[in-house]
Amino acid sequence: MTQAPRDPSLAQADPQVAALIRGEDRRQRESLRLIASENYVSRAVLEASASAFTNKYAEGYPGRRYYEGMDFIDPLESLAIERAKSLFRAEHANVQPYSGSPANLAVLLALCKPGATTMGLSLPAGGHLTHGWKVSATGIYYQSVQYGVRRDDHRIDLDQVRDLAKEHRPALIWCGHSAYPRTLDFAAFAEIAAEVGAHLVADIAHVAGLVVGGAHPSPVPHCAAVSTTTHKTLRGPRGGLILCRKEHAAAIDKAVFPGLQGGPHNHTTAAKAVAFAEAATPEFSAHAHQVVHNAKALAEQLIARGYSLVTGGTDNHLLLIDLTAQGISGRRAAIALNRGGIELNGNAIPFDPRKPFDPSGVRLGVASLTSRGMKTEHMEQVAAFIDRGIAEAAAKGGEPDEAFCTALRGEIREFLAPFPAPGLGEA
Ligand code: DSN
Repeated sequence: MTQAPRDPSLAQADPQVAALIRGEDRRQRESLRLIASENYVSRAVLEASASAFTNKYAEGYPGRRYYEGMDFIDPLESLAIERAKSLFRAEHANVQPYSGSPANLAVLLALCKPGATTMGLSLPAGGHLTHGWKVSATGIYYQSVQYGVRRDDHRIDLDQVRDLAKEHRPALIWCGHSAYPRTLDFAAFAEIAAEVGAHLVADIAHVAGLVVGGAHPSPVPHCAAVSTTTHKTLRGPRGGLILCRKEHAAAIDKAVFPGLQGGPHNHTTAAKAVAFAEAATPEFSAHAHQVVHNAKALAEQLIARGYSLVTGGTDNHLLLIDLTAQGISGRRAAIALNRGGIELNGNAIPFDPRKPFDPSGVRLGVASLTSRGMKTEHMEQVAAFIDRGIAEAAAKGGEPDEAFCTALRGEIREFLAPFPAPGLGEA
């Protein structure tokens, strides 16, 4: 009788989970991935994420831990910190935040007293939940004042930011977004923050990869602290990062641990270190600029097909389409497109008359497609796929025919075949 292996592979030990992973790999290879906050990490990043570092506790910081056995963890975390500091030209880096939301909570814990007044871009105007939106801890435990965008051009209204700052005297002002397609004027925000004695904090989760690649201005010289996720345009593992001025280093570190988190996820730290090294290369810088070129090309193609884009275009990796004229809601469009192999998400547009769960717009980004090697000339076909999907969905009351979806998925699979997905390789 053959004995079962003592430490079987995943496929042997848990065929059910193994099959789900294979399915997800395939889905990611074969669909047009346009969710603006997603990307493909390299095989090196994936390998580091799956390392034995996952087995280890390491509460504390390099040289000051509550556990033994730090022979490799301390050098690893120090390496990740040094790489992050050098990449972003920051005075201090904390690489332990589990993701963007905990990073933002840690920043608040470090820089504000409980209940302090903060200001951030409102969610419907393109801001993030953790910038003080009312259902978030950042809006429940802090007095949050929200600024918006102008009604006419949907751009951030810095006059309103200044007026609100003078009226409410916030301790902290957030700049950053999860659905705003334009460059942020960090220097102007810094001026306003200085006028009212507030800390300026930039959350660059969406554009971090563009920032380090030189395709978007850096907030680091202007801000007390900068938070980011590491998995969007930065193309690292799912995780968070806080950069700050030296004067705030001790407070930030104390807020992350023991203020908010326990042991750092060392396997993620390893993958962050790998991603930071990748992002420091000339190839990554070229990639970051290509992301912006591709987004602008896709914007032009969509406008040429009659779509209305919030702010009329983009300066970064993302686009927001207002689907009011197409007669379909963002949610229905996103669900229908997903059936045809196109992944994006329904998203509120500024001053949206519809509810957040079923908004008027869709948000899309081109980081993933650019990571697969697409260039501006490929955006015409991408726009054509989106347009066909939306037209069919709108014509069929949000329920495109199954035959249409199957055909579209097949065409997309063929279109994507020459562009191998990093980390996943060929089918
Ligand atoms: N959920 C992320 C996004 O899609 O932008 C932000 O946290």
